[in-house]
Amino acid sequence: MKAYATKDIRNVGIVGHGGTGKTQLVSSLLFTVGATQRLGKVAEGSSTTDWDEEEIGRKMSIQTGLAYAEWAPPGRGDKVKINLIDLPGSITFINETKASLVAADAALIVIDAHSGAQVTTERVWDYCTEFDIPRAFVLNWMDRELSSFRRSMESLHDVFGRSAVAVQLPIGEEKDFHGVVDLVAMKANLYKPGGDGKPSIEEIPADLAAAAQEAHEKLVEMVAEGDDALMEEFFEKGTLPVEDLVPGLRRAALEKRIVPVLMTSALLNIGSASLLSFVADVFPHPGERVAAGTTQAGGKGDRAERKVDDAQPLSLFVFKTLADPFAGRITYYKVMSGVLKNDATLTNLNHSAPERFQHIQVVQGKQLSGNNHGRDARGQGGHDFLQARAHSRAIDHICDRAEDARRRRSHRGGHPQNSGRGRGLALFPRRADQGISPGGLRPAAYRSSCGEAPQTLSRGPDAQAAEGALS
Ligand SMILES: Nc1nc2c(ncn2[C@@H]2O[C@H](COP(=O)(O)OP(=O)(O)OP(=O)(O)O)[C@@H](O)[C@H]2O)c(=O)[nH]1
Ligand SMILES: [Mg+2]
Repeated sequence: MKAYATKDIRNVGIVGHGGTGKTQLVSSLLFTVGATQRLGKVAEGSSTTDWDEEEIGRKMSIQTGLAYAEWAPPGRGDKVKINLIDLPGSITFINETKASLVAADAALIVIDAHSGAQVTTERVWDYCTEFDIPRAFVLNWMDRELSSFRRSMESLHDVFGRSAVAVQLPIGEEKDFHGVVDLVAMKANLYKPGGDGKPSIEEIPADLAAAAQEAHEKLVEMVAEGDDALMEEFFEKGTLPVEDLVPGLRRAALEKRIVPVLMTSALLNIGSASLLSFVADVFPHPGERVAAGTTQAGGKGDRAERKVDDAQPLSLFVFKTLADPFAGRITYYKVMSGVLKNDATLTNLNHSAPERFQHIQVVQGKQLSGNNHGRDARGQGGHDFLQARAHSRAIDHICDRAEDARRRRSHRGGHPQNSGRGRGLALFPRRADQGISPGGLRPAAYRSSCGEAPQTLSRGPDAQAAEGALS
């Protein structure tokens, strides 16, 4: 796989109440970009990110699912790599959601267009605020009976205030939902239900023209508000041209003055391309974060800070580890600065110990594939998400957030809920930094294209004990 420059990477957490369609949405996005040959479905156990046997059986996400979509929005030559972090919505697994959301630079908060904002919607909103990441709402299930754009917007306004602003309008309702009006470009994007997720771009239907104009003006007003130069232009011209509206929307979203609202039917693959282009055009790249930092080991409390930049020395942030009796420790991490080379020996700040990083691979659900940089000296940079098999303990943390995640994870180990009685928490019986062992419960095949035979993870003794506790 191509090494992407930092400006062409988006790290996006997919969060929301349970059952709002997050995992289905990720599968639709992957099918739309051609990463999968057919549209994976949660209901059929064929989604990309719910690949664990438990997840397939329960038809719900239990832990972090990683995938990536390579997408070039119209009018942009180069592709952008969108790393998708599919996170559980069930309150039982919400600690997992929070611990991995830390690695995202922006979030899509998925809403059921029939129910509006729900309990977990507020919870994940608070996490986004805590981690200071921009966000957008996705009204999903738009094809559902009694789904309503108007009621969903009212619900979002009631709970989150007026910053929720539609950047799209639905075309057709409930079973007839078949596209969106793009309120930035002022065009209709028409989709074929169950199709390839790519729209035909047409003029706005006459019956929607007035509503679209009104919603467009509202959007323009909200974008201009809080930006003096745009406000001046707005007063002068009475509107903003698209070339100013897009960067204006981007700035407003990054400053969290606006939370854009988009809409989809994940199951029918409607709205997918529009959503991907929005993420590429509006969401920030990792380099737009000011700095990454951590408190140095050794108890002195000195803070080490680094710019999120390729030219800086290498630093990584591990946001999840899996352990498997056969495949060894699998480490999900984010490159925060510098360029990582395969077989690099790094220093684990928390343990002041050297770590050898081997078998750097990219993650697509349960598929692990070698990146082009393989074992040669050419490294992978760009603040990307990758996984590696490290022989020793998981490398630790370089920024405050990681430090925070570590503390949260170690809490989990000692929490009474982890005694094995909880439905799913028994899946995480050990401290993360000792190697969480959901791998023990994962019989799924990790395929490696790094020159090794595909591997099947099998159940370890921990898994059997945990399963005993579950039943
Ligand atoms: N009709 C319809 N069904 C949908 C849509 N999106 C998801 N579903 C169905 O809703 C169910 C739940 O979808 P998931 O993608 O697992 O929901 P989730 O938000 O990932 O759920 P958790 O992982 O438990 O938080 C599945 O059966 C999907 O097929 C949609 O837009 N329309
Ligand atoms: Mg899910």
